[in-house]
This record gives sequence, C-alpha cells and structure tokens, in this order.
Amino acid sequence: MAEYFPEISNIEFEGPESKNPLAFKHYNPDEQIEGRRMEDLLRFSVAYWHTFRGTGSDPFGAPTLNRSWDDGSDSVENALKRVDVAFEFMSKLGAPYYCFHDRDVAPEGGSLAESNDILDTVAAKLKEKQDETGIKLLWGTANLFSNPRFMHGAATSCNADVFAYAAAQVKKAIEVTHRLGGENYVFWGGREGYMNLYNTDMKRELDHLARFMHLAHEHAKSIGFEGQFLFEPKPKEPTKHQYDFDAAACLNFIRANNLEGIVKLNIETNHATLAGHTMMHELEYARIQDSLGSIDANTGDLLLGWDTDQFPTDIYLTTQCMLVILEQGGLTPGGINFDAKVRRESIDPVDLFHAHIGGMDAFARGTKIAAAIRADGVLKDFVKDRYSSYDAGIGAKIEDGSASFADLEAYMLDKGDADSNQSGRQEMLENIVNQYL
Ligand code: XUL
Ligand code: CO
Repeated sequence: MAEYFPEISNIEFEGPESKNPLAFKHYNPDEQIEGRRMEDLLRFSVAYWHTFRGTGSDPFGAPTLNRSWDDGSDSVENALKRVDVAFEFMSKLGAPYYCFHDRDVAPEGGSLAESNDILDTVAAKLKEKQDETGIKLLWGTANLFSNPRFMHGAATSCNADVFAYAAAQVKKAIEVTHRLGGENYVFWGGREGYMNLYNTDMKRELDHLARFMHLAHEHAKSIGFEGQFLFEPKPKEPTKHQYDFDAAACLNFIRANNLEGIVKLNIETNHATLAGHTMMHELEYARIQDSLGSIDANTGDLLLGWDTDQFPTDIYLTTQCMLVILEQGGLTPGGINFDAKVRRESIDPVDLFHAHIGGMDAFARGTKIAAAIRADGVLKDFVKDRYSSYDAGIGAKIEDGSASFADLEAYMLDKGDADSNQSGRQEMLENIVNQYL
C-alpha cells in the first residue's frame, strides 16, 4: 500500500530531555494522571477539515501547502485516497480520535440523493480504516455553511426549503456518525446569525433553530444514537452576530427551549477570546452548570481580531484548561479536538506532525502542571477559605435560604458593621502557579 508520509515513523514518547522534534516530550499515553491513563483522559482528536482539507489559501492568496497525494479535485477517488492519508497520519501520530463535517470527507453530488450516496461510499471506507487502526470518531457534524444555499443560514434561514435541506443533511450526518460509532454530534452555528437586524426576524430565527435541534434529537433517539449533542459557541464570523455567541448565550438558548439534558457545549479557545472571554472562563462557566461536554483546542492571536485557529502551545493556557477539565474528572464522552490549522507558510506534510505533537505535548504538560497544583491544593484551599464565612452562622443561613431580608437587616443592625475584608492575594496566587510551570 502507498505510504503518504514515508519519512515519518510512529511518533513515540521520548521524555523531556529528548531533542528529537518528532517525538513527544510530555505526552505519554500510558502515564497515570489522577488515576487515569493520559490517553484515556485527554482523548485527543484530529480535525479532518483543517488537517486533510486545508490548502493554505486565504482571502488574499492561492493554496500554498504541498500535498502531493491530493489532486485538488472533488472526485470520489480523491476523497477515498484522503481517507488513507488521514489514517496513516493519525496512526503515526498516535491520535485516538478524529472529527469531521460530512462535506470534509465526501464531496457534494449533483443532488441530495447523490451526495448521500457518496457520503455512504466514503463512510464505508472510514469504517474499514477505523476497524483496521482502532482510531475512533469523537464527533461528526454537517457543513451547513459552505454551499451558497446556506447564505442566509440553515435552520435560521428565511427560506423554509433551506431549513428542510439542512434537516435532511443533518439527518444523514447523524446516521453516518452513528454508523461509525461517533461518541458525540456537534452543532456549530455556521451562518446561524445575522448581518443586519433590519432584514431579520430574530424571534422566528431562534424558534426555528430550537425546532431544528429538537427534530435532530428526536431523529437521533429514533435510530438509537446515544452520542452526546454539543452546541459550539462562537460570537462572530462568518456572520456579524452568531446566535451561539458564547457559553452564556448557548445555555440561555438551551434552557429557554427545553434542551437541557439533551445538549452540552463544545468550547473552543479562539471562539472564547473572540467573545471577549478567556478560555478558562468559558470552560468554568460551562462546567459549573454541568454543560462542559468537549473542547476544540486551538488558540487565536490576540493582535488579530479573527479566528486564526492556531495550534495551542502556551503552557499557561493548557494548564488553565486542565485545571477545569480535571476538576470535572475529564471530558468523556468528549475530548480534546485540535480545531487548528498549520500556517500557510508551513507548507510541508511534516509540519502537520510538528503542529499536532506541539499541541498534544502542550496539553500533556498542562495536565501534569494542573495535577500538581491540585495535588497540593494550593488554589482550592485558598478559595475554600475565602468563602468560609458562608460555612456557618449567617452565611450558612443565606445559602440554605432560611434568612430573609428582615433577618439580614436585624443581624446587621445588631452587629453594626460587616467583619473586615481579607486580601484577595491575586499576585501571590499568580506567583504560586508560576512555581509549578
Ligand atoms: C468554526 C468551527 C467549526 C466547528 C465545527 O469556527 O470551529 O469548524 O468546530 O463545525
Ligand atoms: Co470548532
């Protein structure tokens, strides 16, 4: 069988002292962290769209990436060849999972029926390669944004036929995800949002989006798909305002439309920062509401205002992510999907390895650091102590609901003034975290 990365052998763990750029320094699948194998805890996933469909083109220039195996055509033959490329890459990297949009893996045909047939053909090959390699599908999704029919959105389009088309496409994508043993199914808004409120009935659009998700859930149930549904927040791009703006907007949508318990969140770093939040904020906000399902790991560039989807290499970032993820005991059935692309100047196939090795190592290292911080309890103990006035006395009565406004007034009239405040010790805590890096 043809080899597409003949120069690359399996990427192994060689430890922090290794100088081999094509080896893991920190990601050691069998190493135990908080009682779990790193591989089982982190559940790394490769994004089919960036890694096997990325060309390096941008709004200013043509493709740059050397991909000798890809003839650039939309033929089924080319799509089937890419499956071989993908599984060779993922096997050599040692990534246990991958994710795809329907249109990443299979080209669109002349009609919906033809597109479905092509998807079935490619899915059969994906299944074959999954069985051969043991690599699994973390999540599937449908591309409801590239084709011009989705110019006004999909579930939120003003054109009911487009809603119907999107429904048919998602029905099929869920079926294919189910067939491939996918553990989750993702809804990222795509063009679900608006460019201008003068031409937009926001109420109808949001109601339609909710209807769409309920229909998807009903279909998933009817075919026995038990994977987790995930909603992926993003504030803008391609639309001016995406309805899945951030974790808070998504959770409000979920609750307002009785989707609680059905849909969790897939939080992406670059989307968090575009929304004006840190990734840690978005993760923590989702976690405390039992809605942190999975993450799309990447990073933006704080000097650029768009979704640059770079590979994460910042140890502070990964440490902060892992502090939250370890606190909820991991992400299963979710995982850490690298929704990230190599720069258009990183033109060689080997750059795909460097990028993923860097991301996996950054997360492995962040995991070890976060676990050490947690083992020593340095942050947790401080926070627990900071709120200890609620553990007994008037604080406990506030929390258990037994104190009324009148009770609180009586308490404070008697006491005269509040106990003095304690320092927040922010700088000390930042220094402590630095000691673990
Ligand atoms: C777009 C994005 C998507 C979703 C899946 O910014 O993140 O690729 O992850 O549709
Ligand atoms: Co994403």
